[in-house]
Parts: sequence; structure tokens; C-alpha cells
Amino acid sequence: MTAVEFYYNDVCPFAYRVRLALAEKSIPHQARVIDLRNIPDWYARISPTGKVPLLKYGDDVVWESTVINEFLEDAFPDPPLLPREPVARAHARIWIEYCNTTFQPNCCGLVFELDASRHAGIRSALLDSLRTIEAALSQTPGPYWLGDAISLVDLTYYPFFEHMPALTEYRGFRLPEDLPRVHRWLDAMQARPSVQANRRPPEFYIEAYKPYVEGRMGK
Ligand SMILES: N[C@@H](CCC(=O)N[C@@H](CS)C(=O)NCC(=O)O)C(=O)O
Repeated sequence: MTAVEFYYNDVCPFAYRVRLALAEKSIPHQARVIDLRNIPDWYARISPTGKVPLLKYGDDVVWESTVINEFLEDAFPDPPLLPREPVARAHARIWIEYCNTTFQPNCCGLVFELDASRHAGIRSALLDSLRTIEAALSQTPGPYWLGDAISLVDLTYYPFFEHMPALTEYRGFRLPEDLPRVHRWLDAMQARPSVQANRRPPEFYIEAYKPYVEGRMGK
């Protein structure tokens, strides 16, 4: 069997997506933590971007969280984390794309943006994206994004919700109560063994984001 090595950092929401996919598929692997404040030379040599996550599959490397998760889906198809039917599969990818292009930049932007005059605009864009997500989730009875089976779409979004206590602490942003389908989805995600095995408490994220909001990380 081809050896799988996974390089990650506990704070990284993108790496968390992959941790969840590895857990959901019960893929045997070796995991190694990369210190993002002091990226080792050996890692810089194997990683084309110098970022986490990265997956080593035998002698090959795969990077970019959503691509790694699709790779895992191709290489380890059981249990499936994407629908088989082509249109449903395309729609799943559209929502993954929406996370990467809209929801995630709003979510991370609110905490990483140090210019307070921009916060109101980002907060409003984040609320708009949450309402879009509520409408998307409401298309199925759930509890997951695509219905009764968990998929890569759920794993793509979940980490940013677990990080939200940092937005509450530093930007006063709370997940609105009037998003019933989002809350039901979140409850279902928090009950997954994959999440239970990997989740971190709110204080972990509050502490981890401190250097960023204090402008000590250059991001
Ligand atoms: N688009 C990438 C984003 C990965 C990313 O930004 N990782 C951050 C940690 S959350 C990182 O490794 N930063 C280190 C650096 O930029 O030097 C993905 O989805 O994998």
C-alpha cells in the first residue's frame, strides 16, 4: 500500500479540511506538524508553496486543500465523499468554489484585516455569504450540505465555523441565530466522530489568532 504522509498545522483551517477527510475515510497515514513561524528547510524543499497542508503519496506530493481532498476521493473512493451523479457532483464543486472564493475570504478577512475602517464592509459581506449558505442548505432536508450523507462540501466549510470564536472575541461577530439550517448543520458536524477527534476548544483559536490581530504575524 502506498504510504501517505500528511503535513499540517493545528491552527490551519485548510489543513483541518484534510484532517477531516483522512478521518472520514479512515486512511492510514503519518501526520507531521509544521511550525508555520519557522518553516523547516526540508519542508520548503518538498512543498512548492511552503504552505500547509501538503500530502505525500509515495514519492509524489499533492497540495492545496480542496485538491488534496479530491485526490483522496479519487485514490480512496470508499466511503464516497462526493455524489456519483455528474450534475450533483458539479454542484458540490460549485459550493466548494464558493467557500474558497467568497465565504472563507470574508471569514478570514474579518479577523486578519487590521484596518478597522474596513471591518463593517467585510462583516456585511460575511453576513451575506452566511445567508447564501442558509439558502443553499435549505434546498435539502439535511442535515448535511447535500442531504443525509456527509460530503467534501461539509468538510470544506466546517473548519471556518469552528474558528468563529476568534471572530467573536476580536471583532464581536457572532453566528446569527436566525440561520436555522446552518445551526442544524453545525450540530450534525460537531457530532461526527471525525470532528470530535480533531476539534479544538474556542480558547485554542482565540489564543492562536492573537498574534495576527495584534499585527505580529505580518498577515
Ligand atoms: N489555498 C491553500 C491555503 C493554505 C494556507 O494558506 N496555509 C497557511 C496556513 S493556514 C500557510 O501554510 N501559511 C504559511 C505561509 O504562508 O508561509 C489551501 O487551501 O491549501
